[in-house]
Amino acid sequence: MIKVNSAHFVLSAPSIKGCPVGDWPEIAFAGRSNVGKSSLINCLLNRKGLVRTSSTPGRTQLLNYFAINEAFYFVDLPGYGFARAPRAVREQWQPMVHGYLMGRRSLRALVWLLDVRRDPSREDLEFLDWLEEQQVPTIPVITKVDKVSRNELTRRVGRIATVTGLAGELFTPFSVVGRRGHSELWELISSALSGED
Ligand SMILES: Nc1nc2c(ncn2[C@@H]2O[C@H](COP(=O)(O)OP(=O)(O)OP(=O)(O)O)[C@@H](O)[C@H]2O)c(=O)[nH]1
Ligand SMILES: [Mg+2]
Repeated sequence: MIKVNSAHFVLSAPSIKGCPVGDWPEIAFAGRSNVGKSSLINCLLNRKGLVRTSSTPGRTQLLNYFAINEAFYFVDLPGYGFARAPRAVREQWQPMVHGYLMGRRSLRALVWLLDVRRDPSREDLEFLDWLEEQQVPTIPVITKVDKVSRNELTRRVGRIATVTGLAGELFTPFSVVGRRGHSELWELISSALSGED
């Protein structure tokens, strides 16, 4: 289990060219806009306002780097699927994120987030297909599970598993409320960082 001794914002990069140099391993976080990426990162780091969260989706449009323990990075990726985002912003998402995920050698895993209350969208499924095709090591997480009852959660995980074609056990249920899934997710992140399967 990793203890977070320090966590700070490093930089925001518009593309892989602006990413930090050096050889720290990194974990990226992606999912549709408003799925809870920034909240999840803050929760993992026990830092309330480190990563900006918003009720206005589509705000994060850069690759946002956070240094943890002066040893590795978390990268908050821009969300996709925000229909009301300007066209230019939507069109730049794919080259930015695909370019980053394909080209970033220090990337150890991508944490992929789905909202418990929503069926995976066409964009979610296209992204998952692409991740599988590119063999990006992916850690699937279901967010905001405090929003549903325990029975509903079982049903929703089953539904999401069916739609994505992934086994239900692969998903880590997560919530900032009560920090549910916190240690399970850190476990998966730690092994990705240390290069275990
Ligand atoms: N109830 C509940 N609400 C959550 C949880 N996680 C995030 N939220 C809320 O969901 C909204 C979006 O959260 P963000 O963390 O900003 O989502 P994001 O994926 O970073 O959004 P973008 O950066 O805009 O793509 C905010 O209003 C959060 O307070 C959770 O576990 N439970
Ligand atoms: Mg965000």
